[in-house]
Amino acid sequence: MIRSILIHPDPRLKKACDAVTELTEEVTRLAADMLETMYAAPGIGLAAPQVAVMKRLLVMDCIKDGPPEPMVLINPQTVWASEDVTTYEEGCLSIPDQYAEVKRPSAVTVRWTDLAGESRERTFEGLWATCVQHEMDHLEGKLFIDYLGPLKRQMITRKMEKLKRERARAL
Ligand code: K1U
Ligand code: ZN
Repeated sequence: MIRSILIHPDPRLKKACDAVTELTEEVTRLAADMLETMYAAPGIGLAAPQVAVMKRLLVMDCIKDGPPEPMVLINPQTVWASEDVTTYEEGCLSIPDQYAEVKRPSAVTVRWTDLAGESRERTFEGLWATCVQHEMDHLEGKLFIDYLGPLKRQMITRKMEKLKRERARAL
């Protein structure tokens, strides 16, 4: 099932999420719905708070050409981050059609629990590294616009407020 994606500004996008404590059918369903929602958007990642679920779960697939590689990360934690940084022009499904350059560590090692309850660890590089950090920020209530200066952030927020008003009027 495709879930609706919250649009900034929304207080739920500014809150830190709670740990997933039990791997229930609800969690399995959430992960499947989030992957479906991400592919339909289309996007390369999605975090649970973006679909109004305040849990530490994210999905991603940064494969552009070739067979899909869907990933589900539950309670992800950064265990290492490179000193060198990469700049990438990021977007966000909760901030449609707005893009800005953000600097982040070029590589990160992340530990998480998979849907089978197994602990997993992987070092992400390139777009995967950018995406996993963007999604993990969502779990802390942080958006990519929080890395920008106040003027640029305010300009984007005003555009999103206008978009939300227009969408509400069209209902
Ligand atoms: O978290 C999100 O809102 C998803 C976001 C992830 C992301 C994008 C860019 C850098 C870091 C993280 C998106 O997927 S925005 C859409 C997007 O990037 C895309 C859409 C279609 C094809 C390729 C990329
Ligand atoms: Zn985002």
